[in-house]
Amino acid sequence: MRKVFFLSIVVLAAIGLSASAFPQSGGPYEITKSVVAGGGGRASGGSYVLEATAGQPLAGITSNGGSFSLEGGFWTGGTVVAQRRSLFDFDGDGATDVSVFRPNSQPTAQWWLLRSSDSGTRGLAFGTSTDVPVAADFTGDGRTDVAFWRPSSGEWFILRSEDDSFFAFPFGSNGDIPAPGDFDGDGKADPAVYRPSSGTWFIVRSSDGGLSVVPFGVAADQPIVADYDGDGKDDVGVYRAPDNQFWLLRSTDGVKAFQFGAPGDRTTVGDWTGDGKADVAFFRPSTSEWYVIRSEDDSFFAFPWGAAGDIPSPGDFDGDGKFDPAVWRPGDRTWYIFGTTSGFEAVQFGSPGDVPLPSSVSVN
Ligand SMILES: [Ca+2]
Ligand SMILES: [Ca+2]
Ligand SMILES: [Ca+2]
Ligand SMILES: [Ca+2]
Repeated sequence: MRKVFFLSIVVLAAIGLSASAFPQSGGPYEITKSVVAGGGGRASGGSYVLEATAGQPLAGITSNGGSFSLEGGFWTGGTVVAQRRSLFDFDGDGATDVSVFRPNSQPTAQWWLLRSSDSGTRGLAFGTSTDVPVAADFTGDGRTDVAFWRPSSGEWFILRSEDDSFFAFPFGSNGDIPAPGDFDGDGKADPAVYRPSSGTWFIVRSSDGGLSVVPFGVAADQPIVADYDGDGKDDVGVYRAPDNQFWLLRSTDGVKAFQFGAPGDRTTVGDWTGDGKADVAFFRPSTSEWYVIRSEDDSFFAFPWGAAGDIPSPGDFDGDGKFDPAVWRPGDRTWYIFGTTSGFEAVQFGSPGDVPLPSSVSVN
């Protein structure tokens, strides 16, 4: 009698566990087996049998028929792993797309996108010559939305990647600098402006529609938004050009500042080392050199890429999670990209007077 009671407790516990578990499918899996007794070496290849308890009354009785899916990831109590997303990724394949804003075309400004997924080209008419590109993933579908901010009226115009419909709303005023980012970490970019006159940030959180007012910066500063501490939330940051200072207000790790570079440098912050944390970085036009401070240990490295007159336009063009140096050369309308995994690539795309979009977050 006591034994039966004990068994029913075990069954209840098992039911309770399964009821609170939420498996996630998706992601890559590698099936390997040990080739050495006791483990120590692995091999792929050969045949594998997936077995599971399916429809059996007790765990331990296996079925090897039917269909099985591999599931993994996060269960209740586990750690949520943020999906890696790239900037200026209009087709949502995880790789930055070569893309330009053409302010001076008539009757409206144009956008030209070269999809990394299938090398297809897209042109869109949206905006005017005085609008400021603020392309980001506002709708949260993993694809960057074409978008601009209009300084004269402080209006945002966003073209949904889902269906090319647009919406607009006023936020900010003349003199502000638009600086969108996913500050609340919900996967959607939040409209935001930096107001140099008061050194204040204004952010509309996409998660709850609330307004964050963050004093951080002085009049000479320009915004450099990125996730510097790798917590999945973009961080407020400014570049103080007169002093060559980078000031970061990290959402988890707090304030950090660097003095790095010289007058005329252009910021190129991004995750150059692939650890999930953006690195402070700049491009020096006079020498076409790139400098990166590793987020891991604050050491730096430098390398040359580009030539005089090039516009730095870095991004993760090969989608491996590390920023790639890239420049757009107006003279031959060509992108010179050095992918961390894909290597050298020259892509002719754009017209004289274009603004290469990944460069639009670069400031000097
Ligand atoms: Ca892409
Ligand atoms: Ca957000
Ligand atoms: Ca952060
Ligand atoms: Ca890369």
